[in-house]
Amino acid sequence: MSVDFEEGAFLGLSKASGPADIAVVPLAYELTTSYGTGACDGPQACLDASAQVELFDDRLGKDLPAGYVISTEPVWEGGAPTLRGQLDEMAAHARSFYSGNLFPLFLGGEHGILPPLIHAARHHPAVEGDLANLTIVQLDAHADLRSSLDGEIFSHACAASRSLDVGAGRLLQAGVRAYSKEELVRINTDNRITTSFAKHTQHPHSGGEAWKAWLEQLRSLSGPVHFTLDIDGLDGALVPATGTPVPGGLSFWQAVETIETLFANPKVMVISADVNEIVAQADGVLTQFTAALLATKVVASHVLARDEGRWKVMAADEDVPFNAAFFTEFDGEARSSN
Ligand SMILES: [Mn+2]
Repeated sequence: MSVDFEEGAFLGLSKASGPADIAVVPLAYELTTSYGTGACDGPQACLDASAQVELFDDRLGKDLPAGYVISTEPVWEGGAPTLRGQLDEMAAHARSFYSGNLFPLFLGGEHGILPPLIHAARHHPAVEGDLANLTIVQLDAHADLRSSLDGEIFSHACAASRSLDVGAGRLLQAGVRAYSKEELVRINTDNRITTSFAKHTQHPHSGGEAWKAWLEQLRSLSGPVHFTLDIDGLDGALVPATGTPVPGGLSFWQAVETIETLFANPKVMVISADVNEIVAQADGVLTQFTAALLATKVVASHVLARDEGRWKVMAADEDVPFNAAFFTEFDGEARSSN
């Protein structure tokens, strides 16, 4: 199948006819970024950079799109005047991609996109209407487990804690090396959370053992999974333009191995993924190109899982009610998304 080049589309793939098998969904969202800014333009910068990524994936052994329809959706921009209104709009937008017949890859935008994605993921048929069935696998420099930052409970610094409050059953994190005492207490006391700290996995002598333990955790997972990749989980040298680059992070190959290992688990169905905190680097393209390479690895790993029967088209679950004002009404207490 020959595919024409289209500027600004994921991998430069022009829109093929027929319904999408994989949707790349850019979310231009940036309301709570605390340090660097520019996450709003990141998704389009990643799409532009993806035109330079090789279509051939060595593990897949084929060129993308490998017989599938990959659609690049229009860039989503919130219109609501309030942050919570925008989260509700984003959840409604994301919900349309959880119909069970396609795989969505969301491009952010600040990490604050995660709670609305998780709220929407409740509608994926594999989740069976209960987010307690869903595991989030997160690569990130930060634990994102604060209860609030600067008085905002939906800050990007609270992306993981709010996603658990929304109802996600389990959280696995790696790359974490910047966190508060409050976050460490939550890691140590909330049995839904398992964190692999970078000081252990990146240790020059004993890091190999800690990294193998992380991969074992991925291999022991089962059920539906959402994969969230904050690109600052990578070493800051690889992503200098992200909002808060941090040294001492994961190597590129560790991110690749995490993705390949997760999608290769026969007991796991990865229902969606996001790559976030992408910022258009002004003095080069390394940040957005690194993000584009890993986004492509996610898509190639999904295609391989699909070809090998670890991902199946499912019928939409029409019975799950959707609260379209969930974030506007959120009371800040831990609660399910019923
Ligand atoms: Mn984050």
